[in-house]
This record gives sequence, structure tokens and C-alpha cells, in this order.
Amino acid sequence: MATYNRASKFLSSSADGASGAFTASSGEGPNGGVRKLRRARRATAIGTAMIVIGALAPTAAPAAIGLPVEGSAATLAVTSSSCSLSGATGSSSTSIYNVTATPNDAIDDTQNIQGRINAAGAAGGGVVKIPAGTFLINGKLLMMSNVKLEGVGPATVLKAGPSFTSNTGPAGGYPLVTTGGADNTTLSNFTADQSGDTLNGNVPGRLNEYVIDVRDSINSLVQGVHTRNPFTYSIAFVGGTKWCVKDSDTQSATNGKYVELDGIHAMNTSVGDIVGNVVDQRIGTDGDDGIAVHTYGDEDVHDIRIANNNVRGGRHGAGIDLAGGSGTVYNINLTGNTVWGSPRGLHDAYYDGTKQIHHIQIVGNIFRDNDIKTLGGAVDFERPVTYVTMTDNTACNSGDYRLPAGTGNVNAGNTQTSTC
Ligand SMILES: [Ca+2]
Repeated sequence: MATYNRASKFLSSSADGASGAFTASSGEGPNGGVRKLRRARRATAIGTAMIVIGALAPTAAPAAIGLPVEGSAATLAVTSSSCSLSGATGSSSTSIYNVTATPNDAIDDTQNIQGRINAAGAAGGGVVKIPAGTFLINGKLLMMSNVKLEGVGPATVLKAGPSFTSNTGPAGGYPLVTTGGADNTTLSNFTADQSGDTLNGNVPGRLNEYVIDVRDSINSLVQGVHTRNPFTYSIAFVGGTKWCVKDSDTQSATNGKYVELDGIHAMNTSVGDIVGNVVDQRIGTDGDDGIAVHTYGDEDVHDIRIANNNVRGGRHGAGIDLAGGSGTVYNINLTGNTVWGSPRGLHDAYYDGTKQIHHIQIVGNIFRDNDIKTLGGAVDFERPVTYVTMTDNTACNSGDYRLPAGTGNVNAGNTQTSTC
């Protein structure tokens, strides 16, 4: 929702009220107990990020904002190729490690799969292949550097088992798979089912780690991953740099069980592509933002390309949400997305501070059949922003565009019709 304080929701019991069953404990936060570790890690990540950004030949930083060197969104390279901003390639290893667990039974498969990941990692990298079938996960799969975890497609299902919530991941949450600081990883061609429809996922730490949890890692690729039945965010990038999620899909389909179910979420991270995905957070009533770019605490989120996605945000959120705070959201490029059937299309939000969002490029997107039919139904910047270029977008049966006047803001060539 537009006005709630997301940080306070993380840090205390439910303030949203949508689900009385939400039982987040005091001290729960999206970064969990590894925040210090992540900060230390990020210091390394920034060095890499600056190298990548430098290649984009940014213009001079806007003096009026007074921030350190930052590229201009207008200079971000946007091409039709996948992962074109980040250049993320994931694992380049080729040695095969076959999972030998038996699918489609009641026997847990976590240790078998984790054993293959560990063996590949210990050898310097490898491809862990999982055949078709449903594999029960009662633990948490932790990636190793230079490893690719690869299924055969949607028919390879990693499914949270009946005791999935009896243990937590390294950051105190409930990931089916977390990179946990490993670099050069690929997650490819499988379904990740958190069983939130049958499990009671309203447990402490629910928002500490996510279904597909890419965390504090460099060069991470997620492709062809299908998430189902989440009780937290579906695919998330937290800290780290140089990452890409493409050709994947998320679905949120529960009713009255959870809040805060975002589809693809990027938090306190940089240099990423979100491209060619199908995000649907509104099959049930519990869904929140479709795609969210989010600062938490005083860290920034920047240099992210969101292109050619099909997005339906859930009842509690927007199609795409730029969520600032004490950190800044900048250099975000949104091109060629279709955002439909959401409360709003694109929305700004400030959850734990007021630092201004800036350098956002919104070009050639389609907003259709979103709930709000008046100002802000398509694009809604409620607070002052600067260097926002919003051009050549189409809105139908989706209200109009709201962009306050501000330094460097451009609002031109956008169309708005009442019918599609
Ligand atoms: Ca099994």
C-alpha cells in the first residue's frame, strides 16, 4: 500500500492488518542477523559495481543532489539482449554432478542435493543436474561459488516438505535456495514451491530470507525459475552486485494467509537486470508488489534495468514499486514492460526515510486495466523526484501519469485512453 511504513512492519508485529495470522516477532527484519556480515561483504561488491558502472560512461553527477559519483539513467545502455546491463553470466563450470535422490516420494532429498552442490563447490565448480520430479526439501539449499543448479524445466520441482519451517537458513529465514555469499552461481530451469498454501509460514524470520534468495553475491544468474506458493518474497536480490533474473515467473495465490508477498525484489543491491519475466502476485488476495526496488536502512539500490516484463501486482502493492528511504533509489531503467491489473502501475514509496528518488527512466511501457482510473493509476510519483524521464508510455483503462515538476524531470509523449 502507498502509505504504510514497511520498516515498522518488519520490525514489529503486523501493522497492515490484512492478516491477523501474521506473527512477525520483534526484531525480525529483512536482513536478519547477518546484517553486519552483509555490510562487510558489500564493501567488496561496491568495487566491482563501480567498474561496471564506469563502462556505461555516465555523465557528470547532478551537482544539485550532491551525491557521490553516480551515473545518469539517461546513459544506461539498453539493448534487446538479456542481462545487458549487468553482464551477469553466473557459473561457467561444465563438470556434471547428477542428483541421485528419488523424486515423488515422502523421503527428504535435501542432503542428496546439498551433497552434490558441496562436491561441485569443493572441486571449484560444476553443474548440479536435477531430473524431473518433485524433490522434498525440509532443509535449506546453500549454493557454493561457481556452481550451477539446473533442472530440466518446470517439471523439476523443489518443494518445501512438511518440516520445512523447523529450521532456518544462514540469515534466519526460509529460503528454498540461497546463494549465501557464493559468487558466480546459476539457478536454472526448475520450480521452487515453498508450500505456503499448506504450511503455516507465519513464523519468526519469515521475511529474513526468500524463496529464491540471492544474497551478498557477485555475478548471479537466475533463469527459467518458477516460484509457487510463497510465504515470503519469491525471487530476491539482497546486497551484492552484478546479477540478472530472466525468463522466470512468480505466482502468489493464497488468500488471507500472508502479507508482504512481493514477486521480484531487489534490496540494497546494484547493477542488475530484471528482464523477460512474468510476475503475477494477484491470483489470490495476499500478493504485494510485483517488482520492487527497495532500500532498507541507509544503503542505496541503483543501476537496475527492468525490461520487457509482464507484471500484475497484488492487492497490497503496485505493479512496480520504487521504495526509497534513508538510502537512495537511482539509475533505474524501466523499458518495454506491461503492467496490468494492479492497484497502480508504477509507484514510489518511502518506508523508512525521505531521501529523494532520482534518475529514473520510464520509456515505452504499457499500463493497462489497473484499478485506479484517475491521476496516478498508471504512474504515481507522490513525492518530489528529480531526473525522471517518462516518455512514450501507453496507459489504457489505467488512469493517468503523475510526475511532479522537478529538476531534470521530463514528461512527454505519453498517451492515456479510457479503453484498451
Ligand atoms: Ca524424495
